[in-house]
Amino acid sequence: MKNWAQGLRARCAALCLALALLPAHGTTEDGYDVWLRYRPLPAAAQARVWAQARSLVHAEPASPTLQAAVAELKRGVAGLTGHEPKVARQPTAGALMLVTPATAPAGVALPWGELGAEGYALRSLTLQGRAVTLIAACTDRGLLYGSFAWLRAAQTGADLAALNQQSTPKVALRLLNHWDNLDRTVERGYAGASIWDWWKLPDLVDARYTDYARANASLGVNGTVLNNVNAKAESLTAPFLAKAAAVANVLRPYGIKVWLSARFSAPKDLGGLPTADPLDPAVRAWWKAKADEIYRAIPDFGGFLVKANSEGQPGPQDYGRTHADGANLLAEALRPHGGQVMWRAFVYAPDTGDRAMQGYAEFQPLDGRFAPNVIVQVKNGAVDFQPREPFHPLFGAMPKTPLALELQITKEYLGFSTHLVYLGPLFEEVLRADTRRQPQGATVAQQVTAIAGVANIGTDRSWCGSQFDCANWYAFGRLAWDADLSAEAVAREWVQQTFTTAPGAVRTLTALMATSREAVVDYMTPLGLHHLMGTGHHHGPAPWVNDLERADWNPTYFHRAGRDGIGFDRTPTGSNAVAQYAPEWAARLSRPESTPEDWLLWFHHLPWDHRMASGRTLWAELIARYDRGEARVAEMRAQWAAVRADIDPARHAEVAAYLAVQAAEARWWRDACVAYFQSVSGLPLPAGTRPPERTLQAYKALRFNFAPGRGG
Ligand code: BDP
Repeated sequence: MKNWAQGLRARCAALCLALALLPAHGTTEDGYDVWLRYRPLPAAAQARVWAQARSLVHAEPASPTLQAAVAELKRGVAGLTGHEPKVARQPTAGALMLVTPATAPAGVALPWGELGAEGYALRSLTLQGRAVTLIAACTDRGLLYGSFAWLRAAQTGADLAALNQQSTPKVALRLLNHWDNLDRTVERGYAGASIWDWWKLPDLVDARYTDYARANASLGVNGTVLNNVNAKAESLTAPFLAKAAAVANVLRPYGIKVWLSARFSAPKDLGGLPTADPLDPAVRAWWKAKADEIYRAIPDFGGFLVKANSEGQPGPQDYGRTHADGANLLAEALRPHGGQVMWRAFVYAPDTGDRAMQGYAEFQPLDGRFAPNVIVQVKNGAVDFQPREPFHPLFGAMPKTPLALELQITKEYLGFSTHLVYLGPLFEEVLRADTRRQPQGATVAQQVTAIAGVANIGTDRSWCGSQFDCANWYAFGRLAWDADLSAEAVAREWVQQTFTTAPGAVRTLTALMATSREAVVDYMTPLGLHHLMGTGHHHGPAPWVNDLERADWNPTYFHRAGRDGIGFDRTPTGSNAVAQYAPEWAARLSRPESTPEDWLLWFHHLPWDHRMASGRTLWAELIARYDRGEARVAEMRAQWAAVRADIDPARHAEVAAYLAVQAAEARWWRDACVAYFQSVSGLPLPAGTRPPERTLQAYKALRFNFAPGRGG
């Protein structure tokens, strides 16, 4: 009996200890809550937040969107302070008031005219002697975004008693593109299976869809393409439309429209027509009927995303028609319903010279030929989501056509989800790139009406395959909303919401993130090199590959290294891709001296002894960059180790394990590339250089038959 009682006591003590170790929410920290964790703040901060959010005042009856905003505020304040605000009819001291022009208190001047359909303002003020906060917007969607902004302010330590913020998105459409297949595999996905459980939909609507919607709404993402651009026609059949409609019902209150990738040959595949020719009346009638059917199921359907005549996908060129003919066909069908077409410019013909010139060559001449509800979607660079690319020459070159910028959030070419690479600086670099297409110059951000990000989301508990990859989802959304934000500021607020508000740790982690992108450029593709990755899966280095079916799939095609030098000559003596840029850029990029060194080998083929700004030869500089990348990862590991006391053990251990993988793979990249380029240059390694660990043959022999992300 005594033993039994002792055993019970011991078990109770162990259980109590285990419970004490759990975070206050009673759940372990596994990343599921992303940046919406709402964990208890330090006591003083709790008091400050609670003082400004004792009650909530809002219009009744509340729309589903307003209900979502109120629910989020309750949840957030309760989590951060331990007290849930009550809904009040009249403002009391410390009230948070969600107001529109119809419900705003008389006599309070607010910038309604500047807020548009999505913007919001946050204002601290005194109303009849009571200190209150207004979350003001013209629409309930604006109130939802404003509520998330208030919660962000609360979590990042803003002075909630003196708020005066206003924000309106500059780019109208901010979309995720899921490359998710109907069998739940995800092309270029490194975070588990697709979150869209097509098999069980529409009967089972996973609670995860609501959390997905909350996370996206907190960033202002207002559209999502559910299926892969390499689309199956079945996604447009009635059963799949019912499934998509069920998802749309969950996302709607959060201001997110559902879009679908459409397969151009669907009239043949599904409709039994002999052709998908865009000028054929029966084909036009088929798409019109299909659009009508879709809008019956999803009244606010966003539209179609289309990959046509690219990498084997069917398209209008199969019938001797242009991309404009194809896009306009779908636009005509969607137009009565207010839908749009995102037509991708990622094309490259099988038999041409410079792959980087294809998109521009095919699309620029079509400027002015697209229907008004067509948006041409252009990847950030002219090749393919590389660690660094110059901005795509189409930006600014199609003034009569709305353009979308396509970014890749999933890190297909940047180490999958095991490398810590914060993409904020990459996004910032392209958004701020000055195309010099307008008289005074205009940035890419100013040239686009939509921004799309290829999602990195899957069924992993941490959503994105690693904790830090969620920062890329976050940065995409924040910068799509406001391209003037700095990537570094975005990293800082993400760290504060995701990991810790301890100032030292926030500084260290923000610094770690800020330089992580440059590290991957250095250890994979420095100085403008590109596409040196392994065949198909794109994992690891393979600069030697030279035997693929198409010339422009081979890394050797892109780096052109030989005894004489390295790099792709895209000047007038070579492919003359520089001529696709504005004259000012074309002139600059034609000469190595005036080409940014980070783009040097993208545009120039140069001898190994070319003198670099550092005073080193190109050969020595190349190796120095590879070394710098490897060294930078070692620093990142040290930075992460230094914040250990501030991070919960589970997430700390997971990130540390991934950083160890990254360190090993950065070394592998560096060693394999140095070994290979030395075999081609025939030059000795500069004095003091560490020789590669293994032979070139050993690197060439590596195989990765089961690398993730190939999709179905
Ligand atoms: C490439 C990917 C491929 C995509 C293609 C695209 O490797 O999986 O289908 O882009 O964007 O980078 O269509």
